[in-house]
Amino acid sequence: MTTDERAYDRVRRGQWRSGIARAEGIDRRDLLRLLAAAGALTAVGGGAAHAAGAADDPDPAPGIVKPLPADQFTVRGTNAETRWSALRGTGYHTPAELFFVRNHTATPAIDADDWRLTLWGDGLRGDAEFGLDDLRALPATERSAFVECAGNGRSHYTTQQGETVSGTAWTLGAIGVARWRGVRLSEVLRRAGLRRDAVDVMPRGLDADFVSGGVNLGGIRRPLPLAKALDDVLLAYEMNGEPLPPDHGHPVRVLVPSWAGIASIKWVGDIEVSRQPLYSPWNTDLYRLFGPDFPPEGSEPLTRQTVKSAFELDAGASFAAHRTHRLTGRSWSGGGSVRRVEISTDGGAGWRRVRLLDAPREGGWVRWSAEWTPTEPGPAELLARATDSAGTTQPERSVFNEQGYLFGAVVRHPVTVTA
Ligand SMILES: Nc1nc2c(c(=O)[nH]1)N[C@H]1C(S)=C(S)[C@@H](COP(=O)(O)O)O[C@H]1N2
Ligand SMILES: [Mo]
Repeated sequence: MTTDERAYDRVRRGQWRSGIARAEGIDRRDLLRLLAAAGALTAVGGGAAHAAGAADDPDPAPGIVKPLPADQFTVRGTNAETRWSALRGTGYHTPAELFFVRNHTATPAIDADDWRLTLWGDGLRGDAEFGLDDLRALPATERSAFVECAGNGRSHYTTQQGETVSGTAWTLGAIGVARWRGVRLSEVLRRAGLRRDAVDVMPRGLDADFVSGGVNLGGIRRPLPLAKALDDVLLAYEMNGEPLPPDHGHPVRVLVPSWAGIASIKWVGDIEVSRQPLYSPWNTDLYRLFGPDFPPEGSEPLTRQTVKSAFELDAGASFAAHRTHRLTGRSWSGGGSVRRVEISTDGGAGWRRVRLLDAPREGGWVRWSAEWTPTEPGPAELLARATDSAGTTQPERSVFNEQGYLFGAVVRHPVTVTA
């Protein structure tokens, strides 16, 4: 069995070129066109908006059910970004009401009593079906994990590096950490009759088809190598001790720890298990790196997220000079647990280590705090940089890619010091 997406993808790509692998619903020409159309993603509204948001929302996102108060969220098209200032004091786990929402189209209304999960494909001995009660009757597992969009931080390619990228212009709020409870995907696959020669597993959401640049890409779906599916992937039915809320995948979502958020398919309705490598637009033209530093067909499909840090502050926050302020923030990595965080309060000239408030945890984040007594009134920049257990430290620049994925450079956070 092949265990990592990088090595595996060469096999998959070769098979795809020679017509062995399947790319259901997309032909070669469409794949090429999709690449060109990727630039249109931000402009695409997608699916039908239904009654969403509270009546008093100043700017509700079409298709999101929960309220999106302006002091907690920034609405970006069909998506809602969590404001970092709203996370200050919220504890380790992000409350569901504050958790960012990334919807390709719109949150569907699904009745948990009618919901069924179908497992199918030639990687199984036969089809299998599970209802929510069936999943709840299986051994449950709980774990803390972040879900982070691969495009989190994307706007900094432009604001810090002067580069033009396509996609939702997130700052750093397309991440949240929750306590997820569910059943291991491995358990469900085993009960469904997994064949020894299965290689790929492709969950698909029950939300509307995604239409991009005039091309219907079908249901949101993305293959996972079987090795990852059998490792730490959950079919989650609870978030922070409550049934999953509508916007986060009710009644069941896939949870793929440490990987790009797109792997964690919400509102999962079926899972194909295959003896051949599988393709979807979400592992071919989307969620790979394209650009001068990458091969023409793009990098291997994205898996683990980068190292990042954020202050629990709005951009432009102000601080009184000659007073001592407590700066707080969080750092995280898809490549291991965060071991060290340093901050700079003088635009990057001097650095000091800050106190970590949580034990390092793989797939989660650490909170940190530091004191700061500014002296000079005027504009200032706060910087934070983390190092993870793999030894990776946030760099000064991120490598450009056209769709602006995996920003990981140190972010320069502008503030004002008042007299
Ligand atoms: N069915 C479905 N699953 C999906 C998506 C979607 O639009 N539809 N968006 C994906 C993306 S790109 C991300 S970043 C995460 C966001 O999860 P959240 O909305 O619960 O924060 O869900 C993923 N799963
Ligand atoms: Mo995402």
